[in-house]
Amino acid sequence: MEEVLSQYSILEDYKLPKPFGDGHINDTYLVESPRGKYILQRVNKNIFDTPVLVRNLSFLFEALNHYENRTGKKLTPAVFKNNSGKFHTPDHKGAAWRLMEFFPGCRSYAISPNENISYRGARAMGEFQLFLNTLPTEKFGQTIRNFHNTPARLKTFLKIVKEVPEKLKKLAAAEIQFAMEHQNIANALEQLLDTGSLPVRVTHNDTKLDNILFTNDGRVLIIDLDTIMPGSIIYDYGDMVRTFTSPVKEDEPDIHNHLFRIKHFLALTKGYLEPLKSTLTKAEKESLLLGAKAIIYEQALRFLTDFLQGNIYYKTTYREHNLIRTRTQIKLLKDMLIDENKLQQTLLVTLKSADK
Ligand code: GN1
Ligand code: MG
Repeated sequence: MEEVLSQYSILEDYKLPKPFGDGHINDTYLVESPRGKYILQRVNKNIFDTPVLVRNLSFLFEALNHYENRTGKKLTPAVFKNNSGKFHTPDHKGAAWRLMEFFPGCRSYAISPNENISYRGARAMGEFQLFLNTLPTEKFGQTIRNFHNTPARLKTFLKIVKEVPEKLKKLAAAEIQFAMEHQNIANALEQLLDTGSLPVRVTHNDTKLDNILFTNDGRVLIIDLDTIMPGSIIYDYGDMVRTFTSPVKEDEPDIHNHLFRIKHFLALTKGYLEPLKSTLTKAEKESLLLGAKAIIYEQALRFLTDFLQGNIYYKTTYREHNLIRTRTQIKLLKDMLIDENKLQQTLLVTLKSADK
């Protein structure tokens, strides 16, 4: 870490960095120097294609700087260049680090505390998407291959299920069965993608609620930009539905506490669609709910696959951690499916009123 910190003159005489936040993938620290407090982050090189990520983000950060200078509107925390004028600093192991602005007193939420937060968070994501819409997709490579490719996630899961010992499979029998029985969600999505009717846009791809910062001076900022790459907004909408609607954490073990809060569904839908209403295509609007179902199903598959593979991807603190996370996703999806028609109706009404 020292070799990296020495690349930033603003960090002269820094104090020992402290671990910060709850991300599942990267390592994040708070670092303090006489000039102020900063966020330091090491990108997980086992998960991201680092050269692609560094290229994507150099382009993105320059574009963000232009946008913010032009409009006076801040969308994300600033990223500081190192002494060589670069946004990322490599260490001797090939991992990329970066230094970012810290907002004292800012908050992020694992659980949405009220509808206003759901509305404001989703609205900020919609405004961020308006900015992303101005960027050329060809400037962005895939930092993780097939990241939101639900059919590919399903294929991997089906392959792993065949390979793991029966004993392990027994622990997850109900979850495996659920995944098997709901393959139609991935298939519906595959058919839709095959028609080519969904526009490929530069999208965020990790829009969970705790990737949104609420500053104490009332700004709402988007973080965790490593998965920004070509994709579909239906997944971005879907991951907000997944993470804003549950009243408990993704790894809450008491499954009965996982409920689908329709009020938050309404609030986030309104917030996201207000800025985006005139830019979404008909196909996108009609597929929003499928996006939500697909991402929850995909997330269940990803946690379950990781459990079966011995927890090699997500950070875990106990052996069944990923299995518990799988269960919460399944419960959420089940709740959503019960109300599916009502949700679709609600979406149509929200879209209509957003059109006015
Ligand atoms: C990871 O990095 P973080 O914690 O914001 C993951 C997301 C999952 C999420 C589940 C690069 O997000 O895709 O939806 O965990 N990010 C990556 O909580 O895999
Ligand atoms: Mg995060």
